[in-house]
Amino acid sequence: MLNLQGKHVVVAGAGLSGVAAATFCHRRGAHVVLSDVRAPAEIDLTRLDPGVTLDCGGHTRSVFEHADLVVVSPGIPLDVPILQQAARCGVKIVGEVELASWFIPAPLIAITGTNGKSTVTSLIGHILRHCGEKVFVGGNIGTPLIEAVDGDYAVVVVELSSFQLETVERFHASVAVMLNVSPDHLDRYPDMCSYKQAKKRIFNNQSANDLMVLNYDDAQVLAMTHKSQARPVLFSSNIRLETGFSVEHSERPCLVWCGCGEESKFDLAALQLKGIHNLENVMAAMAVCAHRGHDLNRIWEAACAFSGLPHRMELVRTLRGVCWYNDSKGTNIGSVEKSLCGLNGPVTLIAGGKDKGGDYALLRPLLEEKRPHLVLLGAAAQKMAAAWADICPVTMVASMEEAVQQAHLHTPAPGSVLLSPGCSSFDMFRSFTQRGEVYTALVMELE
Ligand code: UMA
Ligand code: ADP
Repeated sequence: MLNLQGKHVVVAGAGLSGVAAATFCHRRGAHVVLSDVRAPAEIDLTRLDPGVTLDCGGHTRSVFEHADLVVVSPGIPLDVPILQQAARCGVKIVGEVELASWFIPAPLIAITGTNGKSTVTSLIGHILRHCGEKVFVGGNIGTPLIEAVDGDYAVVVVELSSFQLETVERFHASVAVMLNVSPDHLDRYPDMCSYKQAKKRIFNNQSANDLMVLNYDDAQVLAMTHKSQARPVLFSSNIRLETGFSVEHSERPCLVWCGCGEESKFDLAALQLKGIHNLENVMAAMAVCAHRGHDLNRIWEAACAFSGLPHRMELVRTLRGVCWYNDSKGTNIGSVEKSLCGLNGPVTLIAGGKDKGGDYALLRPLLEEKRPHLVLLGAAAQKMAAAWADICPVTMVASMEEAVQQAHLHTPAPGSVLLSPGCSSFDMFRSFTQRGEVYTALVMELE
């Protein structure tokens, strides 16, 4: 449906994605209704085109049933009754990412995986800009993809969540990156299989001319690609690959590219990003940018200048020998594992938030090794305590303020305090960003 002129479009969800999609469709001549379960007073409509009609405080069935097209926001599961009913009436339902992809002429570089998406997406953007490309960076990272449509970009880099991938059909990534897969969002999916089915759709419509960048160390990632025609480029932090990117864990550790009978080495001491997981992120980004035809040395130079994103293992301050880290974006057990793994010496882990249905027992082997003091808060605190209290000392708290005070009390120097909640933030905060900001402010106030 490339011509939206005169079409009746309903956009479900008036968040970032919905407001951008509604505005886009209206400017293309459609009659647009923006529908949300929340009341208008609760919604930020400042960026909405004034010609869009509102259907707020609930979704009106007749509005959906008579639409030519429903554009659904990623946060709304496809099995909600209003969408099921519209589908039964034969109404076409797409996501904002799919819609945007119909109108973007530039090649799409798509990044998914359970963890590392935002880091890799912004790192690719950073490197490509350094190499002189006009690049759009968006998607799940925060700027809706549809905002790329009229921008005349040479290349578009898009972070994709499983929610967004559920609704792609014709979306075609000329480069698809799959970083890793571990349990997440099991409050939305009935099981891991459904979560992986959604993720796998990133490879849909790829042909032999396209590229997929894959984590060789993750068997679940490799298993997803067995039917794909696209050319694989692999990276591994565990073993030395004959062709691909690897880490050489020698006296002077370096990152190695091997291919076409050539070898290039890059000294890891120059990199600002820390931790094995970030080496994986860097290798994935380098593979993408090299495929764009840029020189590896120039790419490395840019990667070394990248200091990471806020709320991901961000060092807030060092206070009397104790390092305070903000890893508020650590919203599943896989990410907590990577962050905790990187810390040596006594550590206090502040965790908890809105439970996403994951299995906290998966962290037990690492907890047995590291023996952190646990400070638990939020809706998931009891479930976490039940899974871990026989291994580590636990302090239950009711607020972030109390969490910071207790961590201050229990962490000897030299040591670390790590906020890596393993949960989403929505039980106590608006977003992971707000949670990280509150934590940072409290840490900065400590005497
Ligand atoms: N709503 C309804 N009906 C429902 C359920 C919700 O109307 O049945 C409404 C809510 O009242 C709300 C709106 O839908 O007003 C929210 O839509 P949304 O949750 O899709 O949020 P957006 O603000 O549009 O943001 C979305 C992504 N959010 C989610 O996937 C949950 C953002 O990712 C993304 O940055 C943005 O589009 C731009 O692309 C956030 C996220 O948390 C960061 N993503 C998850 C993650 O990273 O783990 C997947
Ligand atoms: P995402 O966008 O997928 O949530 P981010 O780049 O925002 O990923 O990083 C979120 C958290 O995930 C980080 O704080 C870190 O703990 C962890 N992480 C980052 N990269 C990786 C990776 N490649 N593998 C595993 N965990 C990672």
